[in-house]
Amino acid sequence: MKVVMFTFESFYVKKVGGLAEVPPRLGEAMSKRGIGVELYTPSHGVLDACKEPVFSTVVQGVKHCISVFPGAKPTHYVVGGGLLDEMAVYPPGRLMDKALTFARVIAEYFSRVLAGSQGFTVFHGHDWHSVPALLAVNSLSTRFEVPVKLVYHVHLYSKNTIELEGLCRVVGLCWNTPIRGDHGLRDLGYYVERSHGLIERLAALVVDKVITVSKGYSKSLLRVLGLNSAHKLDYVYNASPLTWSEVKSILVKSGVKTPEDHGERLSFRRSLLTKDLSYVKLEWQDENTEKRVKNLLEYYGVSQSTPFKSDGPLVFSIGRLSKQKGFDVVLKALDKLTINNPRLKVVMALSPSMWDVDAMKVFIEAQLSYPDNLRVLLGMVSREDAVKLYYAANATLVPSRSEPFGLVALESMACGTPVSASRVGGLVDIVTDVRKHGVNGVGVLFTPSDVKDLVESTSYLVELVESTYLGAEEPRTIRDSCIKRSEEFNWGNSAEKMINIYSRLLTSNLKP
Ligand code: NHF
Repeated sequence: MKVVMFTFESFYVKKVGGLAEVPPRLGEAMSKRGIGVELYTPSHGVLDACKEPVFSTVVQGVKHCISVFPGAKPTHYVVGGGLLDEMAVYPPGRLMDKALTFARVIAEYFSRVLAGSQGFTVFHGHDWHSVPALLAVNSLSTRFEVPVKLVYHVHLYSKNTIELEGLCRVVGLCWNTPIRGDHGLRDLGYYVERSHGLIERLAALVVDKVITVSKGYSKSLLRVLGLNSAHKLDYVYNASPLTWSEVKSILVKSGVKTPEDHGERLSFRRSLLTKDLSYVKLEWQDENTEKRVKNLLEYYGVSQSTPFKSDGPLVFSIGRLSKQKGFDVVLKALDKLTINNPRLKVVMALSPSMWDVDAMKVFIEAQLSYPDNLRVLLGMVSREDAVKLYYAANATLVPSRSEPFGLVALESMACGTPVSASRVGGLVDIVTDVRKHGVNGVGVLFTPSDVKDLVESTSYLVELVESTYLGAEEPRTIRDSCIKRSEEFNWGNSAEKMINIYSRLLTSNLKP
């Protein structure tokens, strides 16, 4: 069995959010278990795919190429040229064209590879940007009568629509192209109509299996994808991108002698908040985003990583600056949170795209209104800095409106820091509430967008952890529970479940 994965994000090439972690790490864990895995992403301008190409073709007058991304695991290819070299991973307005161009180059490449292939190949596409490529492979496998299985992996449901005109013009998949799906071999137009043009519904109709990232999220997907049978949908958990041993080695390198020691953790927090915050380095998705962030900070006369004047209990939040993540709800809660505890510090590391100017203004203005309590870091922090912030925090706040999985919760737990999270999607699977599970719990859960519940739950957790520093024994055990639970979500377990799903697909129906 060979597995070919399509994804728009891989941390080797470019990271926007949690998606970048999953295909390469899941792929690597599967290849360690003897499965041949290849990963394909656009180049996003990170390297010139036409320098040493393994394949090249001309699409709409522009040269496009595929080349190997050096040093990555599993085998990693980048597809470049034209729009695929655009630095913004998800450029609004041009994103569908980027996905279609990716599909076109993939289709040309695999029309050669598939024609001579032997044995089953599983094509595994991550998120809707890979759907045109999956459709192209679906059509090729029918044309060449080669056995393939198609898997579609939903990390975030988008509700996007497919443009049949674009699919026909760019990829050559038109109304009457034969496509294999739940209702047999039909015109593509038939399946597009059945899916009401919704790209994820279309994918669900024409692949062999739909996978998502948590049990919690799979329940809501079943409904929105319009799947008749729950059998077609399964979930494979993401895993923690961090482990406690990795966390320890990062901390030891930055001067923490015994990371397990609660006293050391407290003094680490104190120096981070009152001094070292200014050393946190930020990176941006591209130069345009960097320019916009810097211009805004200059306009407001703000330095985002100015240390606080004093120490205090720390709440940390991290993620993409998007409505889905619910960080605006934290701003609404700030008044009440700081009335409950005037010493409270909130640090938010929010990664914007260049189009998020209005949202960035809101957060910068909030920092100006709460100089003793809030710091907003607009950009991406390094893995090392993220570990330091998680480690120093009393709690990590994850206020998402919806969350397919919630990798940040696991990252925080791997650092021994409990989580205050909204009761949605994968967070429900990950976070066991200490108010119910006692010291076996790893955080608290609150109703999404409910400011009162967020404040009560978060303040409770912050105080509980603070009592650790006053000598309370019980909450210390919660830190161990966090580390233990984060380790239950590991890539080995996920790879094994994934391989099982593939094997069942291959044996269930040996017809192409
Ligand atoms: O962790 C990777 C990520 C998830 O919940 C996250 C999300 C997008 O929103 O699966 O994808």
